[in-house]
Order: sequence, then structure tokens, then C-alpha cells
Amino acid sequence: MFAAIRSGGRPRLATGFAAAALALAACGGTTTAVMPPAWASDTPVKVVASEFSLALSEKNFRPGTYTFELDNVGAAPHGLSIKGPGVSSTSAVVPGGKSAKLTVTLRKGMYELWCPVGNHRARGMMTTISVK
Ligand SMILES: [Cu+2]
Repeated sequence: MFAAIRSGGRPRLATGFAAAALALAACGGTTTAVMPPAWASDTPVKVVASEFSLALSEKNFRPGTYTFELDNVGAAPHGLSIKGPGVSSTSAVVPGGKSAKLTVTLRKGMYELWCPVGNHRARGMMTTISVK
């Protein structure tokens, strides 16, 4: 490989780049987009649920597909509902110590997130996010 590059008569500066590209190809098995934009794939978002709050790892989003990872660190069962433009979705309700995932595609606008269990929403397990 390296002999081929040298005999190809490429300028010296290009050799380092070619070597880096080869290293990437060797690692990933592909030379196509190694780092897609963050909003182009299922970006994970941490949601920590407890009695009685919902804490998100971020509140401002760009349109795209996100997987909300609900981590129930409380003692009571909790779940996650999301409602907003094009979305009305609820995760499994999981006991304390367990987690659940909810994948949704967000558009521009405001979304409400809350816990669908009992009166948890009224007790503080709700929040809003903004998608711009
Ligand atoms: Cu709850």
C-alpha cells in the first residue's frame, strides 16, 4: 500500500493525509462519512426520573430523530410520555432501577414530556423542550 503511494508520485504533503485515510479505512471498514451531523441519527438523550422530577441532559434540539433514555433512579414506577408536533408517544413504565427507551422524530416546535403514572405529572414530573 505505502509503496504504491510513493511510486504514485504524489506530493509529500498528501502522503500524511493518505496514511490517515488508510488508517481510518482500516478501523472503520469504510471511507464514507465517519462523523454524521449530530441531528442526523438517533441521538441519545438522557432523562433521569425520580420522585418527582424529570431531568433532561438537554432542552434545546434541532429537528431530527432522538432516543430518549429514561433512567428511573427513584423507588416508584415511572415512564415517559412525549407530545408535540407529529408526536404522541409513551414508553414502557418501569420500576425503580430500570430504564426504558423512546425514539421519536422531533419537528420544529415545543414538546411536553411527562411521566404517565398516576398523578406524577401534577406532582412535578413534567418538562418542556424546544426544537428549532
Ligand atoms: Cu412517575
